[in-house]
Amino acid sequence: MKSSAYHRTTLKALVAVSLTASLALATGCAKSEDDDSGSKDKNATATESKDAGQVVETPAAGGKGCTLDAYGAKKIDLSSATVGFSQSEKEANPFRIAETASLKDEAKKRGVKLLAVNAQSQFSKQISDVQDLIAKGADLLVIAPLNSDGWEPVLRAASAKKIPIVTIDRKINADPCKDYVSFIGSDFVEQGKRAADKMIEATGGKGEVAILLGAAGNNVTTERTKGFKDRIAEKAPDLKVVFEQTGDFAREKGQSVTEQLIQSKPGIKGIYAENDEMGLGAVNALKSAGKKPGAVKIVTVDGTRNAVKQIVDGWISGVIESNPRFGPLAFQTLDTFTKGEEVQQDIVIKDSAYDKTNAEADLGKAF
Ligand code: GZL
Repeated sequence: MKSSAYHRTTLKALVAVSLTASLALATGCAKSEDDDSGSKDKNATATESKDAGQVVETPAAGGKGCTLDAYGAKKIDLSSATVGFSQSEKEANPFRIAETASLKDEAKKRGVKLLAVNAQSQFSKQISDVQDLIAKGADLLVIAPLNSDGWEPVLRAASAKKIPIVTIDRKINADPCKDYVSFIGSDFVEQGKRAADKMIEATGGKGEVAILLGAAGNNVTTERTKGFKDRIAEKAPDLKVVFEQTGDFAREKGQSVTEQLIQSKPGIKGIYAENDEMGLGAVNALKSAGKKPGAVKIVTVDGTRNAVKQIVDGWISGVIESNPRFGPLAFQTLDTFTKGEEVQQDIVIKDSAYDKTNAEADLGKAF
């Protein structure tokens, strides 16, 4: 998977992207080039990301750090660097729209050249996208991986040119500070636990519930499922998970799976959707079946405006945020790392949450 030893290199300065926990927003003007693959889904509307200051939790003191030396890269002036950004999923999902906008907004503010590409939810394309970014001379790579495995070709190519990689949102199964420098993301197990708390509250902790699983092959689905099930077992043993099926993080599939669900389990009391898009699909299915708002308790994860609005309308009981605004953190990393300072290998972004007590008032904070 990786060359056996990482050599100190005098190659063109390469910037490692890693993390400390502080944020700073600077001003400047930048060039952001979309690739020619039509990274914007034709139906998507770009949203200005509201890069509010993010509270970032770092691992307890003593968490592993990563430095230029440890990685074998040389200092670089950030303003002369080229950042390659690989987005995984097509921008029909507001999570992806907000995530990409956050990276572009921050590059613009900091005067950093950004080459942004989008794999349109095809893993083979994401691999070739990243290889193209390397060929175009990216000094560092920020990747929102579609899958956790299968990155070897990219890791080898980046390692050969000593181009450090940071992953955002989902993890890749590789060695930190060797194959990649840093991971920035949410605590997905905690998201599952918080979703379970909302489900227990909504259902009274009794009855049958279903899980609309996220896409297979990534840590987000695995960890959100684990958190939810662990919490149910710990806090509400009378709440039984009787149905689990993937909706691939997509609205249409969330709807079709829910249609099957209410046929096979007409007494289902709650649905845990591992992202808002599938949760909104479930709402559509329940509406089509003539159900009333709240007849089936729905809890979802992401924090999109569409889902939070459904709390106001009574269809969804709770939304746990999965904060996609990685831009400031990723570029703060560049500042810290390019100066030769140590950055954390794993940084957890804090997520907020919505329910009927704050949905209306906080709707503007959703993305
Ligand atoms: C979560 C991210 C998930 C979102 C979905 O960090 O990986 O992928 O929750 C998206 O909306 O498809």
